[in-house]
Amino acid sequence: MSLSIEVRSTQPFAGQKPGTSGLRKKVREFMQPGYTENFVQSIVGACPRPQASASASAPGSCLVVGGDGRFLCAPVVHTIVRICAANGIEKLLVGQNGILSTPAVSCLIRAHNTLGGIVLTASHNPGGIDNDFGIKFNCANGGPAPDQMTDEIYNLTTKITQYKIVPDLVCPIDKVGQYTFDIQGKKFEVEVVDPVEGYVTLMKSIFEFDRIKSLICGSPQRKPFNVLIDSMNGVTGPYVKRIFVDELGASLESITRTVPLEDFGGAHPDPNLTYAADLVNTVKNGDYDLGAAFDGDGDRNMILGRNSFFVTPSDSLAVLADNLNCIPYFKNGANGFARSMPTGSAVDRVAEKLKQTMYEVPTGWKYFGNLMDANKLSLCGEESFGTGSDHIREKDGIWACLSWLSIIANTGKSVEEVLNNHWNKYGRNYFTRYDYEDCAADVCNQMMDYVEKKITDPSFVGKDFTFGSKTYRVKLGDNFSYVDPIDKSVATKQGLRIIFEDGSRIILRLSGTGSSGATVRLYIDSYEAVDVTGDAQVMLKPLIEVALQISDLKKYTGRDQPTVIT
Ligand code: VG1
Ligand code: CO
Repeated sequence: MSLSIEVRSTQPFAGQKPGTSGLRKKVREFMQPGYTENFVQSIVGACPRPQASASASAPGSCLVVGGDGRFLCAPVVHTIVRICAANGIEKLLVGQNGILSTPAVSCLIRAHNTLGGIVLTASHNPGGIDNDFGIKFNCANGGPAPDQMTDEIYNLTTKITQYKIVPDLVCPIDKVGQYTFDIQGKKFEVEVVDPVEGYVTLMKSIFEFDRIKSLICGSPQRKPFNVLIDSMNGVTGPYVKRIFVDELGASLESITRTVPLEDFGGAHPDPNLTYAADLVNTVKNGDYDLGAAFDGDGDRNMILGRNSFFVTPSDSLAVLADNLNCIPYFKNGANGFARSMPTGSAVDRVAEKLKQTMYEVPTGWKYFGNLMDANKLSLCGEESFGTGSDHIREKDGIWACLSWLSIIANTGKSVEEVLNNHWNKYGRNYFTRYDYEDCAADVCNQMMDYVEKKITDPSFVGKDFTFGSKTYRVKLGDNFSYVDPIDKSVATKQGLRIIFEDGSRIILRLSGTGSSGATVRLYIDSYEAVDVTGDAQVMLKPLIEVALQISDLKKYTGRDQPTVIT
């Protein structure tokens, strides 16, 4: 039976502007008639097509589609299938039941050489009808669309007058298989794939599973290494079950919250000390050697040692950089390291020692992709619980956990010992981030203008700020801008930076991923060569006070305390 294409009139919705990671809004906004259709039509319109895919070997126009299983994922997968069918896309690879972790989407795009993929997630933000949803486009390299493309998508959303759809197309996305449809005489294909398979194959090519297995299960030389892995009811559940239990021999008691739920069971699936407090408490009070949690879409990770010893993401990146030899994927060494600008600069010291080029990019994983594609970058991370490598073009939570297990299996040291050794070798960058969520947007913008003016005034350089016995002298104040070393594109206004003579840094920026109001992020990074075992909040107190003083944050936001401290 031939299915027909319908052309429907529509009109632009205000504010369909993709942020740091695609379009993120409240679920109900996506439920407005035409809203999701408009955005998907605009993605398809901005998506670069191959000139001709006549030859059988040409990649054709194939896209990967999947999401983290949150409320609205499944119906939106159907909408995407119908709109793609109507717009001449030849094939879709869809995760069974619409499930694919963000790293798995990146992996599939690369493995199947597709034009890109559409990821349905609001990442670490809560799900359910009253919470968040999101749509993100990833390009042929597997990474989030660069600014030029998200600008183009946005541009189309402001002008859209119609979208095309095949309303009668029904694809059984709950069953793995190959489905072919006739769309007004043209063939359209949907392949529903097991969400886990391709990703597991990739992980097996990167790590020595046998070695990690004997760590977890124990050996005559060593007692079993107890892990507790928390999927926070997000998408990683099926991946964790397969990898940690079926492949690596962990017990079912070693994994928790592994069923993806539409509302994450009410959890806020953000793996940090506040929102993953259950894991923190269980690991603290139990016999566990390592705890790990992942966010809703599986790209973020938090690593804890015995007694819930906390590894900051900035330290985690530095430790991985210093121990890449424990991971077979890096047997030929690395091609450079990178971190986002606000990320603590611990990794910079490792790069210097190992003579690796170090890149500093704006917040958001999209900025790492070009460097990786040009073979200039192997390992990178963000302070926001993101770590990854050039095995894909997204950060990767499970990969980060397997990397830590590889280091432990190879060195025989505990998480805490690995960290202590690292600090003794390099000194320590104390790091903390204060988030002030859901503030009024206009006052936050006023505050950013005020601070920018203040810190970019030439008289600011050389100023002293004192709190208690500590005095910091300003070396530089600016609004960070970045020139991509590969395509020379420029990203301006990426966050206010104050750098002091001793290398300490204060960074202030507004979040680009929130779905309501504004979130202020304040990042503090300070280096100590010798005093490496202090409490970060105590050690950083003087610099935090200086930051609050310079920014007048309390006055502008009316907040005495941050919502989240990491
Ligand atoms: C936040 C983080 C950033 C991360 C982004 C997406 O952005 O700070 O480091 O890349 O989320 O993470 P913002 O603009 O809110 O600070 V996720 O796990 O959405 O893909
Ligand atoms: Co995420």
